Amino acid sequence: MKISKERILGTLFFVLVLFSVRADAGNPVPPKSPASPAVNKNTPQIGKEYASPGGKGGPMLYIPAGEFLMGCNAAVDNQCKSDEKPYHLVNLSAYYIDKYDVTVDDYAKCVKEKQCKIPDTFQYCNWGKPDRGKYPINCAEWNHAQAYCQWAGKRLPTEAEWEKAARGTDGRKYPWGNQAASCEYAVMSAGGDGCSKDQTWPVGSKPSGASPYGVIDMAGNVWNWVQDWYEKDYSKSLPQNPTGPSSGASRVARGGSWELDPSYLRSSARNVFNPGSRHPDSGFRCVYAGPNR
Ligand SMILES: [Ca+2]
Repeated sequence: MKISKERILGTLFFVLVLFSVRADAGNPVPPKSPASPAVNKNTPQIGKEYASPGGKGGPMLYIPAGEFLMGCNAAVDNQCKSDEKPYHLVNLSAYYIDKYDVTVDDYAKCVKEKQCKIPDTFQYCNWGKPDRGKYPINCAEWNHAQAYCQWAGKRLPTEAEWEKAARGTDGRKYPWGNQAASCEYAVMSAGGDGCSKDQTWPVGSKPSGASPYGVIDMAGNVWNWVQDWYEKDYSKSLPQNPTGPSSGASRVARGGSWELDPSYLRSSARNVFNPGSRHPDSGFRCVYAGPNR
């Protein structure tokens, strides 16, 4: 009897899958309460999950201090817009960032404690809809985002902190590298909005789109409000821990969304929003950089 090569490979694959399932079952269960950045006494590790300070919010990831290149990298990106220039070196102190966008369940805890306002609830907004607990909170104003991060003992990321967490230090176009954006990596507009689902997806649905530090959904699903007022020209920006202009009319949001094409999902792309606007594609995440930062 002749056994085909495909058949042998298929059997081998099945055995391997069985084996890996069994191996997983034998592994120790990760601790339920990892150290939070606020109490961590050890040297923080890249890629390791840390609990939010006070347990408010999902896991956080460490972004080490140091320089990164901010703005559009024309060597790998032919869609550079004028407000993404110049491509410039920025030095940041260390911080932790939420691994995922803030979810409806996360936000509900703040609303329950009367420290957060209910966001908008029109079509495509996740608040008040059944079974959306693990979806990103959206339709929230900049002030809502700011209040939530404050309640959680954190703050909104600066625009520079957001960008470093999204693309690391090598000037890549997207969180995952320079490969074209697709529904493999991000919840975006391709084959219809939201990868044909016509809505946001639960946070963390696209792990292959993780940034070099492991941060998920930094491209697509919902825009992330950042702390900075919008300033078109980076050349006025400080080279060390820039915080943007001291006043302005518009706030910045980053990362593109489920309703948009790949050009908006580039890690250097900047969106300008009225801070009081409520969009079904704008959400947020927070950072923690110590009690005084
Ligand atoms: Ca996002």
